[in-house]
Amino acid sequence: MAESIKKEDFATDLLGEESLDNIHHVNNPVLDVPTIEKKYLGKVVSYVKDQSAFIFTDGKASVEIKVFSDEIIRVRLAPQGTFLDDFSYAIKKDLDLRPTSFSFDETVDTYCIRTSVAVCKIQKENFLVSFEDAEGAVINADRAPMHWEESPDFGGYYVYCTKETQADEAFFGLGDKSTNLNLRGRRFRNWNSDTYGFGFNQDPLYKTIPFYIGVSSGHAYGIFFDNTFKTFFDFAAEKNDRTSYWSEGGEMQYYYIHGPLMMDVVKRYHELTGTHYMPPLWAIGYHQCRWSYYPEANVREVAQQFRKREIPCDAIYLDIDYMDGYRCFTWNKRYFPDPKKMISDLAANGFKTVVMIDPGIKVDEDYWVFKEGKENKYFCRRGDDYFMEGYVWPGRCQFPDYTNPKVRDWWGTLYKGLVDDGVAGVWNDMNEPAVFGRGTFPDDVRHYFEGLRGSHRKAHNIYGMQMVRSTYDGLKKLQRNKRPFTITRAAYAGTQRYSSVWTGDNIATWEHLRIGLLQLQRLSVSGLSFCGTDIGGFTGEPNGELYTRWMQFGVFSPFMRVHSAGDTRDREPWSFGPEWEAICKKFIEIRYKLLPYIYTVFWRQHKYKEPILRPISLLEQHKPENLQREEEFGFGHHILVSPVIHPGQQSKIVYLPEGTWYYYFDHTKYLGGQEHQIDTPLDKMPVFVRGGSVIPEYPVMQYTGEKNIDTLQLNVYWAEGRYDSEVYLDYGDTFAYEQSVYSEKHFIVEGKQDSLTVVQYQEGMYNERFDTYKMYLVGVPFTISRIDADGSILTMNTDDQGQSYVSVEKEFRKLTII
Ligand code: MIG
Repeated sequence: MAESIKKEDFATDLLGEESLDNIHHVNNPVLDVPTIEKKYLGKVVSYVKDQSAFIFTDGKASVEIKVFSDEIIRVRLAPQGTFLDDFSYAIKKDLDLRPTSFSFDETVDTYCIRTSVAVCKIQKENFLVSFEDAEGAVINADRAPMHWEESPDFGGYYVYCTKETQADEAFFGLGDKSTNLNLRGRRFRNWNSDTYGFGFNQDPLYKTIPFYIGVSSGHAYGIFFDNTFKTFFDFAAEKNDRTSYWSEGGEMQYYYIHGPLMMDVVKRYHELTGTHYMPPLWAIGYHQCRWSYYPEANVREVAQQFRKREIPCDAIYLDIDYMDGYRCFTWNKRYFPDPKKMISDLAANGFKTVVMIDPGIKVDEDYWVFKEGKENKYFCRRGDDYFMEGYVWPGRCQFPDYTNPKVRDWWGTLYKGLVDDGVAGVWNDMNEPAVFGRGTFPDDVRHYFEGLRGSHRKAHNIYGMQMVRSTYDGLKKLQRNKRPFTITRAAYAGTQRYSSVWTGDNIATWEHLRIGLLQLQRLSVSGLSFCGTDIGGFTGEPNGELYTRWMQFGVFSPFMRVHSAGDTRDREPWSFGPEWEAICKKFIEIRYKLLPYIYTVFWRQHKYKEPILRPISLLEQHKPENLQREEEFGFGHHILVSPVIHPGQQSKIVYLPEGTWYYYFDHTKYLGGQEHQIDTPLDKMPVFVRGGSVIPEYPVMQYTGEKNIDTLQLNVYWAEGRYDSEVYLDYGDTFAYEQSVYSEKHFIVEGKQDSLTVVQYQEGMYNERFDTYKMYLVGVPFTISRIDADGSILTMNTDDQGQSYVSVEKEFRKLTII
């Protein structure tokens, strides 16, 4: 296409300064010639109703408004009156949304579609669409009628939507953008890109999550622009009073998601796009990676060092050098003469092995993967039918078309050899897709797109997602329904259903530690909660302090993996000398102590659709200053952290949300709803536990499952008031939880100045092996005189460290402490 028409340089909504009166309507019925003139919706002339959808027309273009639920309403535009097929890779298949009820009415100027909480209004005169709450407050409104341009080069349209923006409005979401949490004042583009050593504000990056949340006057809503083409978002950058989003093709199709709480908007976004499945427990332990550990002796040595130094670790990764000439699904037998033996020895020592698989398949007639792909026509082709070829690690390659379900099935079966060798997890890289030299595929490459067909313009942003989907499905079958572990670099909205993600090739700088802190919070509210950074920085050299501070942040990252490029110095937790090793060890141990808590947080994500990391803006959106806070975040509901991201930092100001908080390391009590200055010695970081919580802890293990849990430690943090906590447990690696074979224990903690009660009930059918809780009571403000569990009196014990605890039968219903 003509590169001279640089859409990103265009004004998105060239309405001028003026009001709608100045909009130039160019809905010319005889206009059949190519034009880049913008056309706007005209006057609404009629509508039809079709179940929960309404189709309005201006005589030529149509707009469909469909009520998905009381809180979710979809808007679609068909410039010529014909909608594209109603298909989406982002929306989960078993969507079961339904409005409780809705009504439709018409006034002189408007049409109104009302649900129990939201009202969608369409202005007859100019086709402006707006959303209000039940009280009539406008939440989100078109600034201009939806508009489009015919594309001279490929057919179809560039489609645009422009919304009013409030003076105080802040914006969140959009996946992995490396910028401030509040997106206001910036313009972004989504085009999955391999961005080695990316910088602050660099855009686009690896992922496309066209979902944002707006917050104004304490009221949040969401917009999910489900379009796989290159999409753009302008958050009041071009003009301070408007926000636009547009795409270089496909349909203007977006979901309005009602709030008013940001947390609820995020949950509803998950209702559409799904949540993460429960990861295998080992996947949330500590992982050690490197480009690359080879040969075998090197892998064994690293593993050995972990055990020798007693630093917990659950997984070790093999990057591309394990392959034979970078041919996927093969082994370099010189480096790894007996992979099966190596992997089983590692497994016996508590290590899972995760291997990399890229999409590029070497053009080599003697290589079975290439031959099968070629014979079955599984590789992508150019517009005029030549194979799409490009250079990546193996040399000249062809690339599977993962948008074809047959290709995905085939690709899934290719993992058989690796699974038979004992490989436990798969790492999909280079799936933006990345091609040396030219960056990615040319636009004319054709894709099957589930039979709907499309060029690479349409399939680019979902290529990586479909690759990891096929990896996930394949592993699930091959590992006989054990939970797969997959990780992908490229993603589109909804990828959480198949994979975890990492943020790609970052740099070992303090600035990048901060970027990671922003990216993970953003990914988390964008549906991709199971996310992590390359701890320590992929390229460049961290010093011991940066590495250690990053490790501390890593403990509170949903995915915790150290990774680094091949040309850097060693990056194992002991590589920076004994002082740093001791601190890293202590923090990795904290990760392992908190495993049952972290696992419960993953359950809350899976089942209740809650993001794992929670920016302060999400926790307390009603305070305007909170919309600018970036460094503190909730790690699940009960823990709040603020990583140290500057060298030599002695202390930092930390905002604690409303409530009572306990400093994790010494249980000092803090009052929330305000800032505190917290000391930040190198071996500590600001970590706080919410008063009223019940936090389960495991003893430190060298890997998950190393020890049987014969009593479960529960730390109960006193606070005035009534609080809910849960503890989730299950088999840790099967899908039995989908049949209710899990145990979700609920604790209702009620604290008063002279008493503390804990009421327990359980959901699910899983029965753990342990019978008792070892309960520690934190922050109780009175002298305990009596502990009563369902009528029997219990006594306090003292542990090896001199701390008091009480043993309680796990079946207890009510514990009363006075
Ligand atoms: O062109 O497999 O982001 O994690 O170590 C580089 C080698 C390819 C990029 C990934 C990185 C990985 C590296 N890969």
